Amino acid sequence: MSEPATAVPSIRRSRDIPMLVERARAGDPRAVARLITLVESGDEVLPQVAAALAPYAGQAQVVGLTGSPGVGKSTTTNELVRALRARGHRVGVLAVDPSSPFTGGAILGDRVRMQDHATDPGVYIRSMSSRGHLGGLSAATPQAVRVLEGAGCDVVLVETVGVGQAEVEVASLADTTLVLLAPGMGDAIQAVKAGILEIADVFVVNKADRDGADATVRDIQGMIALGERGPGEWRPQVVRAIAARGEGIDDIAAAIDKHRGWLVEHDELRRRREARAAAEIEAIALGVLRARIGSLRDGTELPTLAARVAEGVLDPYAAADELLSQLGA
Ligand SMILES: Nc1nc2c(ncn2[C@@H]2O[C@H](COP(=O)(O)OP(=O)(O)OP(=O)(O)O)[C@@H](O)[C@H]2O)c(=O)[nH]1
Ligand SMILES: [Mg+2]
Repeated sequence: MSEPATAVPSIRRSRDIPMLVERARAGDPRAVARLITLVESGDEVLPQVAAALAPYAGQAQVVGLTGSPGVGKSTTTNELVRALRARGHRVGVLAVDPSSPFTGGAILGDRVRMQDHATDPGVYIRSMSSRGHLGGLSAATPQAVRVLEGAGCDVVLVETVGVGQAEVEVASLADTTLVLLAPGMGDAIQAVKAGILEIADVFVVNKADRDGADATVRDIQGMIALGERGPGEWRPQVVRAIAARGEGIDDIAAAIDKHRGWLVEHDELRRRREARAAAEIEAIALGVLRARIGSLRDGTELPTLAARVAEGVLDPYAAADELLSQLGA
């Protein structure tokens, strides 16, 4: 009995999608916020949202900022937004928290630190968590980027917290990835351990007003020097900043521009974006498969196969094959 009750509003909502996208295109911040909420929660209308946004893909430059908690990502993002606005760009900001299913305290801090732009109609700022999304943040983030591209953003800044695998995944979705370090946090060593060195296009040694900034710059330059690079390959830049005072922001912007130029010159922009699309497709497909397998678990198929494997009538590989054939994949 409950089925029609849920089906009716969902049809009505899917009809609303083109209008919602049109309003986002026209710069209505509430429409943008609504679309990102749909993306974040893995709403069932997502395929329609994605279809409506497809024509606007690839219009924004995507810059990722990652690094340990408290290193100054939000402060730097806030200052970069200011610099980009001064150049006349429309800017989107996604503050992504891969570790928490909830929007927690850190995100509240982000809001406060990015308050400067709260009333600027040329800036969209949004926090995201992975709750509910089938493919997790690696699927949700690029779709949220598309929403911001659709809304006419020229640049999208994606802030991710921490140093770990999830951050590497999210950061690798960007055209250009900034890794922020701070003096005396052992960050340089951690970065190497977590595979951050491989994803960094630009290192920002922030909090350069503190002792040990020179040592951190030296450490990271030493590590970059150790890496093997072919001719024409990008050599990560190292920039110092005191984001809290707005110092070094022009140097960061210049390093981003330089990397952008290199990406275009070496056809790397296309390659990265195709890799991003491939990861996105894979994440969505895996999410669908996981959901279908989950539905088989509740049905008769998996329990029946499981009983046969437990009895020794069937081996688990043959059973898995049979399960997959039930998916119609
Ligand atoms: N001394 C000093 N403090 C800074 C600098 N940049 C940022 N901070 C301070 O460092 C603290 C954390 O800054 P955030 O920008 O919130 O850092 P974050 O990396 O976004 O933090 P999370 O999102 O919680 O991971 C704040 O109190 C900032 O004011 C800097 O250049 N020098
Ligand atoms: Mg932050």
